Amino acid sequence: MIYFDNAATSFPKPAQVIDAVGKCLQGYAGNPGRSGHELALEAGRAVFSAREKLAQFFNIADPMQVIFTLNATDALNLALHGFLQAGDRVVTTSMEHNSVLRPLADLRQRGVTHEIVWADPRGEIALDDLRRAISKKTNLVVVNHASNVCGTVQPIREIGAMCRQLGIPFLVDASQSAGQLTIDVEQDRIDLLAAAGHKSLLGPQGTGFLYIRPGIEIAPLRQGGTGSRSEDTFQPEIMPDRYESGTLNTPGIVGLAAGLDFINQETQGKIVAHEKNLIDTLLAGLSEIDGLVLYGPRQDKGRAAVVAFGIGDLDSGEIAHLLGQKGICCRPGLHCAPLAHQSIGSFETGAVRLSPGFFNTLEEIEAAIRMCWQISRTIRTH
Ligand code: ALA
Repeated sequence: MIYFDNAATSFPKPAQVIDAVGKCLQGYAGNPGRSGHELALEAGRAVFSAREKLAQFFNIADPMQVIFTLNATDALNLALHGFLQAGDRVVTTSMEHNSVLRPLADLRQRGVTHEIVWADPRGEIALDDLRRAISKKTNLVVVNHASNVCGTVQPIREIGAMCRQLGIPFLVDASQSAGQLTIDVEQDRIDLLAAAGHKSLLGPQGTGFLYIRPGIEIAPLRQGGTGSRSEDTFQPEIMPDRYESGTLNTPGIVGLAAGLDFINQETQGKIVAHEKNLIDTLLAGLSEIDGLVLYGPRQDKGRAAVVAFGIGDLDSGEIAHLLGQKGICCRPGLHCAPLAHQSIGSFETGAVRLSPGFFNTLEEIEAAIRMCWQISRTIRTH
């Protein structure tokens, strides 16, 4: 089996992630913040250490502003539903995932309007178009950092600077970029950063986080037990308890911290260089195949480790099925991002997405290229 679906979730996880989850479950998975006994304290320390590691990774000054969530969708829902109120106006892009588009559609029914800035066929958003869409009445700008469909990267530093100058909060969906591209909430002027823990941060599924810049008012979506101020009828105001009701996913969070340790030890530079080598080889090989259309940014532009393509007018599901028969795991279809497919012109057939990761090899890339050649030849001889 060749796993090329790291954009859906990274696999395999580093051995130290699996080890850390196991050690937690076997050794100290008490309930963090709920008691003074040794297991609860150790779990609490492990969760805090993970918060610190995330803060350090994204240059977040106060780890208490990092809220653990179930995944990136959960983080985006907290940001959007917690921040926006009737009468508010949002500017966003056509490259967003349904984890942004669907909450915004729901909020529209509650009086929050949004304008979509359309990307070009390479998935790029023009800064000028974004600037034109933003007005004094805009309350929030939401931008997908790296497309889960075709890997196109948006210039968040420039967008962040523009938003800060205009005094408009900036929410970045870093689901596909966190761990792959450098993100610095200070330099990128990010007010709200949502990310998955189980993609390029190499943590287990069921992990994600939202960073909330101090001063940005987000209403909690859940109320409940926090282990703090139990005598209060109302949700405590203290961070991060305000947003973290209920027992946390301690083993998952510990695994996420181990994923960050792995990235820091290997270095992000080495991981990214390996993935870039895989992607460049894949792009070069696929670009020679007759009838194969590649989607995504120009080669001189940065991109996340995602390649999307179609062959002739074959449905992407059919191509994925043929690849799957040869043991290649990929994701076809619309990737929960229908407007991104409309932007790049693949809405009718969907696209086949290959997303290699750090543990893939050049031999595996070559095998995928050979398979795509075979599919292209087969359809031309029929
Ligand atoms: N958002 C994930 C993907 O792109 C699940 O496949």
